[in-house]
Amino acid sequence: MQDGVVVRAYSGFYYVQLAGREAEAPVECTLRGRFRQHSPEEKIRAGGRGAGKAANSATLVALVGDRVKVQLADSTHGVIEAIQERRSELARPALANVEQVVVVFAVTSPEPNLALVDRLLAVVAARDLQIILCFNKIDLTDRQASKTLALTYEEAGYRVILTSAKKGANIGRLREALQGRLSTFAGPSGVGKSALLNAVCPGHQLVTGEVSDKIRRGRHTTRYAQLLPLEGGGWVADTPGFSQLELSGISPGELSFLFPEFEPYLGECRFQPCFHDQEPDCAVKRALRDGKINPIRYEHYLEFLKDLRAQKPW
Ligand SMILES: Nc1nc2c(ncn2[C@@H]2O[C@H](COP(=O)(O)OP(=O)(O)O)[C@@H](O)[C@H]2O)c(=O)[nH]1
Ligand SMILES: [Mg+2]
Ligand SMILES: [Zn+2]
Repeated sequence: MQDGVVVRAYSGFYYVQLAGREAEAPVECTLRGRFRQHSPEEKIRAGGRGAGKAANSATLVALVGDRVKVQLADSTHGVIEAIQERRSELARPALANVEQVVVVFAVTSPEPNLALVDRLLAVVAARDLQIILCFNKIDLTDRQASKTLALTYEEAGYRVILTSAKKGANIGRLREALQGRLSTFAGPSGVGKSALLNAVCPGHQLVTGEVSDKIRRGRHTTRYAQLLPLEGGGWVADTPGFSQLELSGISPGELSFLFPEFEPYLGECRFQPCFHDQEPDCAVKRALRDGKINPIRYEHYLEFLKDLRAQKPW
């Protein structure tokens, strides 16, 4: 048996990159019959055979990103015999084992919606994924404006990279941050996610621009993802983007833990739990008054809190 990673899935076939054979093309695989069964007793049997969490999930299929064991039939074909337990699972497009999300916005064109930036950062943190915040298109604005934006988020505790996919600025830093992990890009359309992916993985020229994304969606009704290998190890998922990441599944009490700059103060509020809005003797609000927390970030925190409280049940 060979270890590998599913890098593409297409109409019942799974393309597996075998470990130690990175220079070769992925092997075309089918799934061992038992994974495809949908009857309850088959589900139990598949789980009982130690196939792990994956075999118990509703669909019983392999996902792009899955770590699998393959029985080779010949040098280019095989059968997936086992799927390893998933570390994470994202939907639409389905992607297993993502460890890190590159949250991408443009410094301008389109102007970054900072409420959306903060929302996306919270959502990614809620899923316990590592975050890189990337502000792209720095070639379109003056240096100082980009630096100010980066500083706001660095002070809040994020790892920020200012890039220009067009001019190739800081692509090396981004590539370094992707090393050895399975990462995916998230952010609104038009900010340069595809352009950054092209810059990071040359030789995998992908289409950029809104039109091409639409064509892709039209051609493949089920939006798909594929993994691109990084030189020196690691994977980047090429997806049509996770614009669908919503606040769902986050409770109002959890929200303050998703703002890293609040963290030092959370234990010091008089009331526990404290939502850091109306309560007296709130350490977060004290830090805000002392200039240790960015007022815009705090404003966005309050907006989310309001949304989460309106969104029942949690
Ligand atoms: N000036 C400039 N334009 C960029 C940059 N990165 C991407 N673009 C352009 O922005 C548009 C959207 O890029 P794309 O990669 O398709 O964005 P996506 O929707 O996030 O995947 C395209 O016209 C790109 O050529 C950049 O760093 N600077
Ligand atoms: Mg794109
Ligand atoms: Zn408080």
